[in-house]
Amino acid sequence: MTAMTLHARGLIHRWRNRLPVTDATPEISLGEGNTPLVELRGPVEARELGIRVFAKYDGTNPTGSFKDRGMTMAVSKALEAGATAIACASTGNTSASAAAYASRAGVECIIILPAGYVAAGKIAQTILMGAKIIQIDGNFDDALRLVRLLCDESPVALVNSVNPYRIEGQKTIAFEVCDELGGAPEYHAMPVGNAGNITAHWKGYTELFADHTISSRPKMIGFQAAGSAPIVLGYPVEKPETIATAIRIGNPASWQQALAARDQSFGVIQAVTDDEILEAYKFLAKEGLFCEPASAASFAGAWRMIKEGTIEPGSRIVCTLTGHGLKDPTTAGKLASLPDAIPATLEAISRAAGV
Ligand code: AN7
Repeated sequence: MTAMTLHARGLIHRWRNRLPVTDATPEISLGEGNTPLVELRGPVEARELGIRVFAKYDGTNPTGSFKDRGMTMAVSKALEAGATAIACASTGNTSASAAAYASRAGVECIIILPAGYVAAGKIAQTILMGAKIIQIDGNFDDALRLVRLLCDESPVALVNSVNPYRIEGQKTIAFEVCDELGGAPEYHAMPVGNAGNITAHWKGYTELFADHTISSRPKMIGFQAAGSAPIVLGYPVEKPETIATAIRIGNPASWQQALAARDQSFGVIQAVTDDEILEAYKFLAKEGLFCEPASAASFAGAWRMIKEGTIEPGSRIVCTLTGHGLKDPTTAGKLASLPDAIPATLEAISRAAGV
């Protein structure tokens, strides 16, 4: 079945020859991918060592997160296979992305959310884009277990990152980074939740390495929130907790693939505390990059490794900023306070401005 393809140039268009698509695959796109790679001014500890730190700002994707990279592929392939409905469990970003691409494709979208733990922006998006939302008294791990059962028993296509097409789409982040840097960086840092994205990053680099497009691969350095760090601990976390709700995941589906990416790349997967995440979040904002707390885990971990002296001088580190800061206005609001209003006069504003 070939669906009508509406114009939008996204990552399937750009990387068609590196993706499992054919002429029969409809391109369900919102113009995702091709996100900014921004070199940071700091931190000072990196500058002193000649370490260059880059942010891959994937929060600029159409729904505000990296999930769009995987969703354009997953929904296009689901439509190609004749699906009329898709479903996912989500900590919020997958749901917003699934809802958007389902709307674009004209298929139904069913979302299972952990009640009380999804950031406000993500819920608003998902509702307005027309998805059917089911909230459960349980966490993401419960939601994922249940939606897998639901999809096993029905013709609904599962679009969580256990869907291999999600990984295929998300691997394109490595293509973009290498294209722009003219080769691979020495390190690539990312937050780790369900562990699909670290898997995808590594797959992308590995494919480029295999066909000699790049001559080396980066070390994958992944970071979990300390209260939700099953891979670091080596066992599932029953009651995961963190301010970074996007990665509040206690039993990642791609656990083994994450270990493989870590070990094959000679990388690490470590925990960062909520305090470190928030410090990184504020630091990035002052670099002009507003990301959500989970995204700041990548930079938080990289920054700590730089301070510890474990990153070689002269290295380039890319930190994936997975989601936009506007996704979670509640956390942002708690850290920022607005001054009281003053009279609307030049005198008053001059005094307030200090000029
Ligand atoms: C901003 O939306 O799991 O390790 O259901 O939203 O590939 O899971 C989100 C995950 C990092 C972790 N940063 O990526 C979901 C969901 C942000 C995220 C991750 C997520 P994975």
